[in-house]
Amino acid sequence: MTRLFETHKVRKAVSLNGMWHFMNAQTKKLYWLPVPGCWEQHPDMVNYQGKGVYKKTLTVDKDTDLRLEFKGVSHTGDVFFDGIKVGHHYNAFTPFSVCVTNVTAGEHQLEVHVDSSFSEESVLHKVNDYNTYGGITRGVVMEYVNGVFIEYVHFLPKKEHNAWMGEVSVCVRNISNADFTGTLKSSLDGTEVDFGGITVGKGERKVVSAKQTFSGVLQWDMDAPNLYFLHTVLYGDSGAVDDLIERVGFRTVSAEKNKILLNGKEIYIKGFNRHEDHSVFGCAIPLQLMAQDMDLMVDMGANAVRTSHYPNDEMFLDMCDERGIIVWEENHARSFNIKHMLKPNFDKQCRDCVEEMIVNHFNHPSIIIWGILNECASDCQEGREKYVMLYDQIKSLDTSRLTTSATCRHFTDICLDLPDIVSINTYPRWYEDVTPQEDFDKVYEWIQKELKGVEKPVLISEFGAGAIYGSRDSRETFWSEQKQAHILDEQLETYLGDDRISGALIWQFCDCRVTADPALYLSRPNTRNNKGIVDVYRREKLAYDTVKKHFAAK
Ligand code: ADA
Repeated sequence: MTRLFETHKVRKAVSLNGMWHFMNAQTKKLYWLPVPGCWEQHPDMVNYQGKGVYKKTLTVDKDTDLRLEFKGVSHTGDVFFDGIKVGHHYNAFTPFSVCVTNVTAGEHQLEVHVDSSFSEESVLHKVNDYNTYGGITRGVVMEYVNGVFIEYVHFLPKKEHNAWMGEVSVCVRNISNADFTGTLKSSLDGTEVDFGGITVGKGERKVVSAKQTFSGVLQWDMDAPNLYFLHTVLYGDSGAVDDLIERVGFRTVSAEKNKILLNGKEIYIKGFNRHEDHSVFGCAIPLQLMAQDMDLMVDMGANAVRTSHYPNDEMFLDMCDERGIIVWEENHARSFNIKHMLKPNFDKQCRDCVEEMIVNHFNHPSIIIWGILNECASDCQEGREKYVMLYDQIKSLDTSRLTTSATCRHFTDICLDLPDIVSINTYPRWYEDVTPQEDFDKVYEWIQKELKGVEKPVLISEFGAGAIYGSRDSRETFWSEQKQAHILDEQLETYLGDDRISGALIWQFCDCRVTADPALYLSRPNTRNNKGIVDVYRREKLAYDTVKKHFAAK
């Protein structure tokens, strides 16, 4: 299972989730490991960072071309089919696929060589305030495609003269040795979108688009998350060749002066930053736990999630679509200084991540914000160039959502003019003993100076305090649950009551493991970032009720 709904009726898709053979490349020991999963969940490998080989025997029941889709391999995967290398991918948090042509019916060997180690080549995965796990950490699917298939379908809802329109773009890929001519059709809630004939040369891709009015559809909103299936079918001479079902919603997103608008109405964002992390499962969060995370956040009164600091598992995004939870999704980049951003692989790895995030997650109505470069070097010209590069890239892929970057470089950031929303990370009473009000007043004044009269929404994208679960101390010593609850109380009271702010996202939903490096663990008891409102097992800290009280009142 990789999505929460059926994605094909014509294309045969077989889940490869289950038990795979695994060899630890360092010890040469053999294991059976679950996919999806992190190898850290095995008692032998709780601290293993390095290489390993996953193997699976595939049974293919007819001669075909295959498309193998990996939703997440952490962090580098080299894919071998019957001993021949067919794919390579870097970055744990974005999906990728490989195609193998002319596969004969029978048994075949699939191997994925996984590397989770840090090196000069790996710019995005490095020592950080969260952990890089190892393994095939999200689902895998084997799909039968016959030479020509639909690579993606993008649906862009638009409201024109009070009627809902949709622009549907379909990318068809031809991996065969012959040119293809056929027809393409989509349908949504009984309305057909006709693309007419399509020709795709051998070895090529083609994107075709069509606009259509959809009457009688209901808009997607936070309190009424109406979703529709968009079924696209590709026909050849002998009938349906391939298909793809996407699930979409009709909604608009915009920013007007200092307000964020969903369907033309102002919204207030109250939510959490969430790392995909759990003591048992690592970053390979199973569906049941995703649902529990969602239930806990909703129970506290949240209406939004920031996928800090990387694109999330698509099943979680599906869940947000279904529950009407607003999503700020962001590229994989946390707290890089300029020296790091100037490394040779930085541009490519960031750009690949942004492209894979947007192309794959384009249709989620819940995503209303694309974020980039959390707390990176936005305070110097060379850093600014990277921000400009990525914002330009986003605009070239999707103009229908808002953009932002969370900054901690208050008073020195020179990039506030670039995004649609100004987002501030700040930890008054935790990293600095200042009241949240005093702190925000100063930061707000600076933001206004920087923006030179341009009005933009302002989000408090991170705030919070640390507490070790179970550490109760009425003297409110640092790291006690009382101290955390008290600080959160003051922060929430300030931010939720200030109408200059369009929303507040707590750092963070759950505690998370961090890299075992002195640069981190010396300030991160238990080698964890302990600012979770629930701990790594989702046990509630005292601050849970504090958050609930404030979110309920807003
Ligand atoms: C930053 C950063 C987070 C986390 C947080 C903290 O704001 O964006 O990833 O490290 O600080 O806990 O200090």
